[in-house]
Formats: sequence, C-alpha cells, structure tokens
Amino acid sequence: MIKACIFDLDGVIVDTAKYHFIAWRQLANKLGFDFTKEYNEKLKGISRMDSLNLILSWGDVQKSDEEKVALATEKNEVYRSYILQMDKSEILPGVLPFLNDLRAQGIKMAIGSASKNAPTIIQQLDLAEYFPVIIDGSKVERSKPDPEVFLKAAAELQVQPSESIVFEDAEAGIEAAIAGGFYPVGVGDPSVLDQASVVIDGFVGLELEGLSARLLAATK
Ligand code: B16
Ligand code: MG
Repeated sequence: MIKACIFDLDGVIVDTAKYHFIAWRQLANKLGFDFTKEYNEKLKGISRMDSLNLILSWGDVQKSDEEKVALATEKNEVYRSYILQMDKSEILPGVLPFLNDLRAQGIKMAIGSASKNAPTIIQQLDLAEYFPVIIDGSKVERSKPDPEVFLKAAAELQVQPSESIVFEDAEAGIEAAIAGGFYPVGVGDPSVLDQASVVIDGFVGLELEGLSARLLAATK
C-alpha cells in the first residue's frame, strides 16, 4: 500500500539541466575550455561541488579548494539568474494533474533533491502547497547514491520507505532509492535507468493505481 511519493526535482518536476548547462559552460569557457551536452548528462543528480570537480577534470584544470568555492559560487549566481525567471509554465507535462490526483487520494508528498536551490525552484513553480517537506542538498551530509536524502524525507512524512515511491531521473538517485528500500521509479531513458523497477517517460496520463500494480509485479 503506497502512502507517499518522494520526487527528485531537477529532471522530474522541471528541466533545469538546460540552465545548469548554460551556467557551467560559461564558467568552463572562462577557464579556457568547452564541454558538450553529452558531458552535461553526467552531471544529473550530482552535487554542485562534485559537478565542478568533474568539469575541471574534463578541462584538465587544477584549482585550490578556496578557488573552487569561488568558482562554484560564481556558477550558482549565473544559474540563479535563470531560475529566478522561471514560472509554473516550466512544470513538466502531466506533473500537476498527477500531484492533484495524489493529493485527492491523501498520498503524502516530498521533494528529495541534491539541489540547494530546491526551495527557490519550488516557490518559482508555485508548488509549495504540495510539498510540506523539502529535503535538499543543504540538509544532508551524504550525496546520492547514499539514501540519506530520501530517508530524511520519509522520516519527516512519517512513512516507511517500503510504503513510498521515489521518482528519479538520475542513476545515482535510483541507486539511492534502492539502497533506502523505496520503490524506485525511473523517469527517462530505460537503458540508463536499468536498475529502476519501473521506468516511465513522463507523467502524462500516469495514475497511481496502475503504477503501484506495475511496481508490485516488478518486485515480486
Ligand atoms: P545546486 P536533483 C541536482 O538536482 C541536479 O540534477 C544537478 O545537476 C545539480 O548539480 C545538483 O542538483 C545541485 O544543484 O547547484 O542547485 O545545489 O536532480 O537532485 O533535483
Ligand atoms: Mg534529477
């Protein structure tokens, strides 16, 4: 019996990867190198500092810890200038009807995101009323694939992982959901998210009842 749904944010509720890409690319170009959208895919679900370390390694650039903090802050300022212009038109298709359906059924909801900007994004999208619990990158010590972010969300919602679904678009997030004992639903490419019990291509037309049946069948 499903009592809660925990949603990753970037790539599940909204596509912010395009803004992360613009901001990281601008920083890389300033440092004298470039990187492609294919490389940007590798940054999904990865924390800000881990992302910076990967990007610097792609450009073969070395920086001190102090310089890295300054570079991450600079990138975040550029990124924030984009997300502060977002509004609810950027909520991914089918998400709002699905959230309304969950709410009508009394299913509890939370956000479990690596992004320290998650509360700002939820405000911009006008979704705060749906998510009384937002566990973001500033509330956890260990990043995905560690399950801490989802376990904290379940604890705040007062539900067990075994009665909760996690929706994730990143491999590390699916691994985190499995490690925490949640029902993992991948959102995106089944060949990338092959560890998820069920993979959906989005929320259009999705219903909890059918999804729960697929999850039960997959985990039997
Ligand atoms: P911030 P999610 C993740 O969000 C993004 O997928 C990832 O690309 C980003 O680096 C990370 O948040 C940290 O974001 O710089 O805003 O703290 O997918 O876990 O919702
Ligand atoms: Mg994500």
